[in-house]
Amino acid sequence: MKIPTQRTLFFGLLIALPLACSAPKQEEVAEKPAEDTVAGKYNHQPLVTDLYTADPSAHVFDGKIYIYPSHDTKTDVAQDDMGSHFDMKDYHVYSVEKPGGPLTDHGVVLKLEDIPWAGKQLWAPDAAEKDGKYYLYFPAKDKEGIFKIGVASSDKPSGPFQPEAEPIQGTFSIDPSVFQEGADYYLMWGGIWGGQLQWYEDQKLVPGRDGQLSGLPEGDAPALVPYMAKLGGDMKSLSETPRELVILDEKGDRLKASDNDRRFFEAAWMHKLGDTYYLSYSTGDTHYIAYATGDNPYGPFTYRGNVLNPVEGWTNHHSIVEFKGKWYLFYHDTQLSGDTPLRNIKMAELTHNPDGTIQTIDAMKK
Ligand code: FUB
Repeated sequence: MKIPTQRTLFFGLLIALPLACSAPKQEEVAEKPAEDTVAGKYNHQPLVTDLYTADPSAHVFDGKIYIYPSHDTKTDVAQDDMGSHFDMKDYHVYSVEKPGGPLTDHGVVLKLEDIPWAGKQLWAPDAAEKDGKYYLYFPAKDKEGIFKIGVASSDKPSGPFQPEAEPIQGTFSIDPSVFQEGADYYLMWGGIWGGQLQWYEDQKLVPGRDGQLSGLPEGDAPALVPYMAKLGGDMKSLSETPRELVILDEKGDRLKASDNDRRFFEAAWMHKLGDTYYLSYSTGDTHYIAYATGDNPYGPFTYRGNVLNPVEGWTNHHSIVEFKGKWYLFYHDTQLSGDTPLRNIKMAELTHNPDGTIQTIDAMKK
């Protein structure tokens, strides 16, 4: 189903109008007091204004940018450190032919109730294309409340997607993303606290672990890191034992658990420029999108700095994609709602410096 929206993509510095001037009446999005919705406070404007959207994973398919976000909705679930308030029930897909062009909402492409194994919480998804088929990777809690990664497929990048009956064997935790290099597809995942990564040892769930701190390393112990494994030819299975994506500091030591400004929390994403592999991720409770570089997809990676400074709202989650020779960051904040569980996706141009570092982006005007 194609639903062209009235909205256009805005690049921050081009537009500084109050949203009220440009946004149609919201069906689902509540209005905030005018003084809080002054678009001029922000460097970039929401891409979608009739639904709440978050965790945007962007890819170029068929010459267009496709965005696979989470769909935030209002919920009665109380906010807690396990992210119980992110109680999402379906996914939409969006596409745009060029930055600044009109965004198309392809409607609901996968529903929780249609996923046989899933119990609740459709968190941050990603997508990949192989041989003309499209695969949507998504985390959900199973009926026992344990996050796993599922996959659903379609003949079109815009879905709808048909889910598999079971989660991908060998996966756990949250925030899947796929890095493609030639014929190789790598699935990454992981997230601490509500993402449950701290409940595992040697990739096995440790009975009795509960909450965001149980099993979490502390102090000088190495911080937890995302996992990665090559996908099998069917794109629905892992073809190898998952490996840790180790992140080192400038001395070559693993980042420590207490290094909250730099250590991995969730939202792993990989891109490559030249011979350099960039692993970017959210630092969670310190709210940065950080990045580290390596010379192969398995790492190790060395911490280099921040892609994105903290945004409005607790979570920070992003993707990075090249389109027609320019690089773009997709991220979210809470400009439309002022409320952490109700986020809106945004887009910004991203610059790699000649020395391989990335220019840090600010969501808010200084
Ligand atoms: O959207 C739910 C969760 O919040 C995501 O999976 C995390 O990355 C954080 O953005």
